[in-house]
Amino acid sequence: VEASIPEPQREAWKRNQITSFTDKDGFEKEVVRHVETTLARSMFNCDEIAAYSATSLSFRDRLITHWNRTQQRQTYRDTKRVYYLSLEFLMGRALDNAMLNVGLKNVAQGMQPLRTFAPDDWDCIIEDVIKQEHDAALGNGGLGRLAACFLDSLATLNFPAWGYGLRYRYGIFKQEIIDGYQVEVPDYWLDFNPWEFPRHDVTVDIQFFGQVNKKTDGGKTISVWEAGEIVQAVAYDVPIPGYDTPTTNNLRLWSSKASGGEFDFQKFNNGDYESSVADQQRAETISAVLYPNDNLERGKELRLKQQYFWVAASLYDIVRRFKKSRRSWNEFPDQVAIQLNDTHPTLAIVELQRILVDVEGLEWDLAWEIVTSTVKRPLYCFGYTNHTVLPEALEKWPVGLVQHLLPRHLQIIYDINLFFLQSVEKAFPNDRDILRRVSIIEESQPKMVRMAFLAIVGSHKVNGVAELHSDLIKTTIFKDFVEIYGPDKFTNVTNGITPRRWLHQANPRLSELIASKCGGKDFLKDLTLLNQLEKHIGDKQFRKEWAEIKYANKVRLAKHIKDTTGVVVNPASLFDVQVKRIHEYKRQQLNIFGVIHRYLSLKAMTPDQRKKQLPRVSIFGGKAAPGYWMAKQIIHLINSVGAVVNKDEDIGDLLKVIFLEDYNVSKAEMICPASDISEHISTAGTEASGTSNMKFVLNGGLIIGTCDGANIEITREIGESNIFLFGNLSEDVEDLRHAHTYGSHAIDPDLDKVFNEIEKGTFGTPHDFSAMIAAVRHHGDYYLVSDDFHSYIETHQLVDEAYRNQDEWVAKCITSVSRMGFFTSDRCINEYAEEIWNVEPLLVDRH
Ligand code: 7GP
Repeated sequence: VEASIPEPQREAWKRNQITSFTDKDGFEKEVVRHVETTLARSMFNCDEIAAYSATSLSFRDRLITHWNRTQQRQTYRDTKRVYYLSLEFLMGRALDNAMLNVGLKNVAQGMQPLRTFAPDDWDCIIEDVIKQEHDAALGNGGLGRLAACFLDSLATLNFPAWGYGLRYRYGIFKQEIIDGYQVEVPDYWLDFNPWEFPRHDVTVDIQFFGQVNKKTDGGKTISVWEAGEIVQAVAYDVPIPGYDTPTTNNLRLWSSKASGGEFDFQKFNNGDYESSVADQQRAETISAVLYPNDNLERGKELRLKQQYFWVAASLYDIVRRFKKSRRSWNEFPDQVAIQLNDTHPTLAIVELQRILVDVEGLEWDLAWEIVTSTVKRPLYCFGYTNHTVLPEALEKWPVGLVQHLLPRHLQIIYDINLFFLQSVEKAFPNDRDILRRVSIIEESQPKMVRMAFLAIVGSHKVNGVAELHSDLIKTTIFKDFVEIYGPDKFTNVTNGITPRRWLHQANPRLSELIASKCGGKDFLKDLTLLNQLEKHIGDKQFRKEWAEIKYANKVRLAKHIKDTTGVVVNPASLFDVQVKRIHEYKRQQLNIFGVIHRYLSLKAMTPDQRKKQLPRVSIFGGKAAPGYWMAKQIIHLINSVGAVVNKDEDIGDLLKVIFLEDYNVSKAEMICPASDISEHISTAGTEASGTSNMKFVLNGGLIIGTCDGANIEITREIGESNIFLFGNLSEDVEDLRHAHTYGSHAIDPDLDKVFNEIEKGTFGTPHDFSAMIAAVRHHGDYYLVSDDFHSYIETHQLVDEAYRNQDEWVAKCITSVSRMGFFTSDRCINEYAEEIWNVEPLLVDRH
C-alpha cells in the first residue's frame, strides 16, 4: 500500500508521525492540551465532565493510531473477515475498558493536573472520572451483551472482524421506580460521545416500498425494483480495542437521515413546510429507538424497516469492500463470513441474493450457491445463532407487510422457498405434511414469513448457545431441518464472557489477588490458567484476603443501596442477588414468593429463635419491557414486599428486600463482585444459556439455579458440590404442564400460605397481585412455580447452612473460580472461527 504514495509525502508523514504517550507525564500533557484546545476550557472551569472528556480524548487518540494501522493491515492482507450483524450491542462504558486494554490505566491513576485544576473540595480520582460516562446501552439483555463480549474477544484474539449495528438515538430506556412502579424515561446518550466517528462520506441510499418491473436487457429478463422511498444510511464508527494487542477493530453503526440533505427545499419553498419536515423526520425515525423487548417479537412495521435499513447498508458496505479486491464472485465465501445474531438480520440472505442476481447479473443458481456457500467447500458465508426457544420470540412477518415494504425481497423469498420445498419433496416423496411444516411461508391467516426457517435454509451452520439449548432446538423447533440437512448443519457454541471487563475491570482487587497466585496477568488472556488457584486453597492468608475483598465489594454495594434507596443493609449479611430482565420465564416471581415465605417463617419465630437466623439481603434489579404488564406487576410486588419487610422491627437485619433501579452494564460491574449467591432459576428448558451466571461465579459468588442453560455446564466444570441446584428437569416440563391443564392442579401448601398472605393485604392492595396468583392457581402455572417451590425453599435452607461455615464457603468460591476457564468468550470466538467462519487471526505490528 505504501508504495502507491510518492516518496516525499511518505517521508513527511513519517517525520511527523504522531507519538502516543507512554507515561504519566505524557498523559498529563495530553489531558491539559485537550482541556485547553479541544474543549476550550481552562484550569478554572475544569469540572468532572471536562476531566472525563479530556481523559477519554487522550486515550482515544492512542486508539485511533492503532485502529488505522489495523484497518490498513487488514485491507492490505485481504484475508477473510468476520462480519457480526447484531441489532444490539450492549457495550456499557468505554473509557475504563480502553485504559485497561491499552494497558495504561496506571498512568491515569491520581490525575495530577486535574487534581490541581479542580476545586479544592473535589477529590479528583480516576474512578470518579470513569463514572461520568453514560453507558452505551444499545441493547436489551443477554443477546446484546454477548455481542459486546464477542467484539472484545475478536479484537483480543486479533481476528479481522467488524460489527454492524444501528446507531439508536435512544438506547434502552432508563428505569425509575416511583411509588414501587417502573417508570420509563428516555435514554438520550449521545450528548457527548467521544467514542464514535461520524463518517459523512460513507453513506448508502436505502430504498423501501415501490414496485418491481421486468426489463429485458440483451435477451435477459431482469427485475428492477423502483423505490417508493429512499433513506440515507450514514456510518458512525466505534473503535474496539483488543486487550494487550494493537489490534483495534471497527464497530460500524448506521444512522438514518433523509436522503439528499436536511429537508426538501423545493417543498419548503413552495410553502409545503410541514411535509418537508415530515419527510426528514420519517427518515430519522428509523434509527431513533431501540425496541425495548427482550425475548419477545412484536411484528411492528418500523422494526422491519430498521432491520432492512441496517442489513442493506451493511451488505452494501461488505460487497463494496469485496469488489475492491477484484476477485471472482465465487470467492465471496472465501473472503466473507457473516454471523446472524438471531434472526433479526436474516434479510441479509435475501439481500445478497438480490444484489448478485439483480445488480451483478449472476444466474440464480450460481448466486444461491455463493449465498449458501455450497459453491466450493469448505467455505462458509452465513452462520445463524439462535438465542431462544420461546415461541413468542420467534420472528414471523406478515407476507402482506413484506410485500408492501420490500416487494422484490418477497419474490426472492418465494423463489428460495419454492426451490427448497422442491428439494424436500424429492428427498421425502411420501411425506406430504413435511412441506407444510418446513415451508418458509406459514399458510396461516394472514400468511407469515418464518424468519428462522429462512435463516436455516440460507446459512451454512446453525448454532445454539449452550448444550441443552442446542439439543433442544434440534429436537423441537428445528427437528424437521435436522432430518432434511442432517445433524452436521447444527452445532453448539456455549456462550462465554470477557474476563477483561467482568473480572479485571469489575473486580480489580480480586484480579490482582488472582494474578499473584497464577503467575501474573496471563490468565486474562488464557482463562484456563485460573486452575492454578486450586493449589492455594489451603493457604489461610489467601482465603482471608479473598474474603476481605468480597466484603469490601459488599460494603461498596451497601453504600450504593443506601444512597439510592435509603435502606441500610448490613454487609455481613448474605447477599442474595437476582439481576436480569424481568420475565415470567426467568421467575423473579418465584424468588419474591420465596422471600415472603422467609418473612413469614421469621415472623412466626420467637425472638430467641430469630437470634439464630442468618441475616439476608435479597437484591433484585432489571427492566420490564414497557408493554409487559405482568413483568411490571412483579416489580411492584417486590417493592411492596420491601416496603413492609424493611421497616419491620421484629425482623431488623434478618431480612431486607431491595430493588435496584435502572440495572445496566455499569451497575452489573458493581453488583456481580458483591454477591454471595445469585439466582438463575428459569423454568428448565427456557433459558437458552444465561451469561450472568458465569459473571457471578467468576467473581467469587455461588449460584442457586435450575438445570437449565449454561448452569448445567457450569455444574459440570465446577462440580456439583459447589452449586445449589433445584427443581424439575427439562425433560419433565411438558408432562407437568399437561397435568396442570388436564388434571387437578394441587398447589404447594407453603406457596398457598404465601398467596393467602398477599390476599390478606399484607403487602398492599391484594387486587394488584391477583393476576400473578391466578397464573399459578388457575391458569395452568405454565412456568411451574408451584412445582418447583418446595425444592426451591429447601435449597435456600441449604444455602444458609453452607454460608454459616465461612471457611468452607470461601473454599467453594475459590474452587469454582479456578474451574471457570471454559466460560471465557475467547473460547467461544475460537470455536466460531474454527467451526463456523473458517478465519485466521492477523497480527498487527506493535509500534
Ligand atoms: C438471550 C437468552 O435469553 C439468554 O439465555 C442467552 O444467554 C443470551 O440470549 C445470549 O445468547 N436471548 C435474548 O436476549 C433474546 O432477546 C430473543 O432472544 C431473540
